[in-house]
Amino acid sequence: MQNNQQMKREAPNILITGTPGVGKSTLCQQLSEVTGLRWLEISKIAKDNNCLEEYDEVYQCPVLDEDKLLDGLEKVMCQGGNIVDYHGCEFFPERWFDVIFVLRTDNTTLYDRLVSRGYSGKKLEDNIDCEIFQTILEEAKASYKENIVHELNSRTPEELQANINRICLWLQEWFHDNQN
Ligand code: DAT
Repeated sequence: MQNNQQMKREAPNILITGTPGVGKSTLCQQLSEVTGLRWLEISKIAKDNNCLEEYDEVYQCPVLDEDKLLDGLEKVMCQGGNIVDYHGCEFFPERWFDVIFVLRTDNTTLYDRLVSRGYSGKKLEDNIDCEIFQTILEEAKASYKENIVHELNSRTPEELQANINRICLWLQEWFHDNQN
């Protein structure tokens, strides 16, 4: 497997992950506008490219055809300059990413956001549990080098702005460190 150094991407690939409702799309959209990096909304890409298999009635969501999705994304990910937005991270190739940001909220905030999105019953409970048990953060730490995994609170508009600033700073450093 190639490491990130060998791949010499012209711009880095950033993964923004976390439980549904933590604010990934909101952050990615703004970050993409500010930086010009490409926002890859994995759920939407999977839907548009027929990478969804049967619907899981228990979890009330479609099952992802991961191999098909990853094959389709390989070329654009090798180019670099992507902000990948998804509520999971373990199935992506580790070599794809230069940095991982895991967004977090408190349970009350997440509950309110998911209820206003129309979630209820088991789907609502499972997502709240996912945040309580830090499932995505643990998944990220288990799947990538811990020193590239960062946790960011995403509860308020002020924190959203602070997160954008922090990621922009990280980007500046990456370009500085990776000049030819
Ligand atoms: P996700 O893409 O993780 O599912 P989202 O970006 O759609 O989440 O955000 C869910 C809702 O929360 C949406 O109504 C916007 C709001 N939101 C997101 N980040 C926020 C923040 N930092 N402060 C306040 N509201 C936020």
